[in-house]
Amino acid sequence: MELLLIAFLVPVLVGAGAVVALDRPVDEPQVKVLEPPAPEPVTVPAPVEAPTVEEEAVVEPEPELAPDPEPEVIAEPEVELEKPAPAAGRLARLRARLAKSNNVFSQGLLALLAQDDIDEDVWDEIEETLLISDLGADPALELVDRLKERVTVEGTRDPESVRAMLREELVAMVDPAMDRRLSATRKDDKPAVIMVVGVNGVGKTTTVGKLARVLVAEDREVVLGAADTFRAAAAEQLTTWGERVGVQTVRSEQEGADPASVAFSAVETGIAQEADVVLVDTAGRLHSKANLMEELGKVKRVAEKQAPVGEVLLVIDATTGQNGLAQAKVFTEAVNVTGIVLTKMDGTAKGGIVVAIQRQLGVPVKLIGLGEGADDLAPFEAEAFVDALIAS
Ligand SMILES: Nc1nc2c(ncn2[C@@H]2O[C@H](COP(=O)(O)OP(=O)(O)O)[C@@H](O)[C@H]2O)c(=O)[nH]1
Ligand SMILES: [Mg+2]
Repeated sequence: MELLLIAFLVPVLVGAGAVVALDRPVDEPQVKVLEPPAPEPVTVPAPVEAPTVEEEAVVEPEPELAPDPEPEVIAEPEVELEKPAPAAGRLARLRARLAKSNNVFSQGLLALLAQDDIDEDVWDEIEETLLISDLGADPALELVDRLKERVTVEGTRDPESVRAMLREELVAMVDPAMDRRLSATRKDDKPAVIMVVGVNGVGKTTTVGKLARVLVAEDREVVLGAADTFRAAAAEQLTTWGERVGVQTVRSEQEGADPASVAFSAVETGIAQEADVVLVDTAGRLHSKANLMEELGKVKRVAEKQAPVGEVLLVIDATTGQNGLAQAKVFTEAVNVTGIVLTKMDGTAKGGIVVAIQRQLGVPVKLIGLGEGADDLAPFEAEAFVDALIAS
């Protein structure tokens, strides 16, 4: 967000250099703010004040829904393209990042389980630790029961066997049998369509950008649809992601344009170009919840006039824990969610949220975000994930 703001504030700041200088105390470093590489070409006039991700929808006035403008296709740029890292084995590579933030399991829990004499007080502590990890009340209790049983039956308490036991039980809870494959291949001569939804600020646009890179790394043809028309900066942000890897973005120049019509055009473009995948980014805020849900349903329906939407990914910010989960639930009522993307796992010690989400939503976590970097998105794998959780 910060980078984005800088990128699109740069022209403004440069243009108003003198004013900026006068406004600041003399010793405040200004150059630093202006340091990032040359600004991306801005095709949409920047709004006077970009809303921050924290702001709530309700304060925004309802935009006039003018007759659908023809969404514009941005041509592929003649710049040197980045080569995204392949996705295979990413979770293992990014494991340190996850392990560092998940010491609830790796330290607290293992130490408790490795004690010589585990009495009821210790079991209570184990349960509390599991609750802190965001596992959710029922799964925490279940896990404690399973562990109790095994400790009684097996009797061994050396750190290695305790670790192995915990690993087995956690893997079972994360459920390796769930189908976590993304539908991202052409079907019936049409591209796969993936729609990305979720609350404002959770990382939807970033995820679409990162996912486009994963697909490009696999030599797939991708088209992006900027159906977050709530503010121009959102389309700009997506276009920038696309440009870096030579992927086209279909967008509307008009703020507040009908997102469904952008989605429609994006899929239409994908079909015309015989693309493999069309990724549709959406807005996470609107004037009201009901309004947003209605709109998302419409985006999906209208896109499906061109090709079936085979995948709806719900993005959830892991750092918001059970709260975020409650908010996200609403989306499952508006659209048929087929997979979860859990972002910002690099910033939480609450890995249990994976289990809680899958249990409560009945949908598998398919991808996890492990940082703000362009390739910090990994396909979710139950065993690699648990290994990272309990790594020493
Ligand atoms: N640390 C971290 N930050 C992330 C991750 N994914 C997204 N973000 C950041 O979250 C902020 C909001 O992202 P954005 O994609 O604009 O959210 P959107 O409103 O849902 O589209 C940005 O600053 C992103 O860089 C992640 O996996 N880890
Ligand atoms: Mg966005």
